[in-house]
Amino acid sequence: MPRNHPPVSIIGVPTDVGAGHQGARMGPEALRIAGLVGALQARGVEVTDRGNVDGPRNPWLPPVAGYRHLEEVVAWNRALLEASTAELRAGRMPVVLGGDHSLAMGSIMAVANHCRERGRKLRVLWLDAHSDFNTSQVTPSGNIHGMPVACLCGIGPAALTGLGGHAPAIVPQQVKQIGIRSVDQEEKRLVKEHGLDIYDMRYIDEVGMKRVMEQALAGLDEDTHLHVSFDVDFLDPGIAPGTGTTVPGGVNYREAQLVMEMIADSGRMGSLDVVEVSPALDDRNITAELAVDLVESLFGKSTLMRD
Ligand code: 6HN
Ligand code: MN
Ligand code: MN
Ligand code: MN
Repeated sequence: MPRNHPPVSIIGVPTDVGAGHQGARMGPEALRIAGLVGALQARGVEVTDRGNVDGPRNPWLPPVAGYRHLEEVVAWNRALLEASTAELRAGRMPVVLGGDHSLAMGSIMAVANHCRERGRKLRVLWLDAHSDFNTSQVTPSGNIHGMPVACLCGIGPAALTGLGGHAPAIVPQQVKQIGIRSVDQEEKRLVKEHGLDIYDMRYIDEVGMKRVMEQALAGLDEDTHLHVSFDVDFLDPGIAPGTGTTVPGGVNYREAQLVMEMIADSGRMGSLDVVEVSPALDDRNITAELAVDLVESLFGKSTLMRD
């Protein structure tokens, strides 16, 4: 089925200030080298690569009051918020290349504002091994890439929760998390308290990815904007070793393709993050190549004979 996609703008966010490993700042180039732009053009999508947004270098300092590099994370997110907002206003689909997952704050705040202005509903699909719902009080690391979902839901420092001008940017009920298998002890308490909808690996094993995706995508209508935030540690480390926080027992190749194809079939994806690709930890760029393969599926490339 050919689909009409809005024109895409690629935005690179070459930073790892939110992470506990250095290397994700090379992610945007790795995804470009893996052929992202050409792959989308081959799908008939009009693509413009806007290059990278700019921000502070990684000072590589220990956490202060439960946050590592808070000021730098704010600066990168402010830059992305601006860049992404401009693309959405121009009727284009932002495809954001990370960089560490803290950038989802700027990315999703831009989308949330856009939806609010237009009276549209927003749903966020969070594909990840982690819930990213820590706070400064409970974080085991101080790494802010473990906190973006909490900050988006208004739980976190005002410098982050209020960045988009409207806190909270979203409510937990708008988020569906898939692939989860590593949630810190106190973080678990928080996600339960806030009613986050989590499809963890145990649930995926028990009911199967098809039913999981039917549930995660249920209720989308033509007024819904779907934002996909794809942390490559969602995937099993056996197929995606190039990332800083691998967790065994992840989503396999076929399951990942099904996830992407079902999102494409929904026809609702309006924005996308591809984050945490860390070439310094990868094996001949296979993680970036797999991510590009999966993005092609998100844009409608299918292994089916029926289209
Ligand atoms: N990510 N829960 C751990 C932490 O340090 O807060 C890991 C977070 C990983 C974040 O992969 O986007
Ligand atoms: Mn993440
Ligand atoms: Mn993760
Ligand atoms: Mn594919």
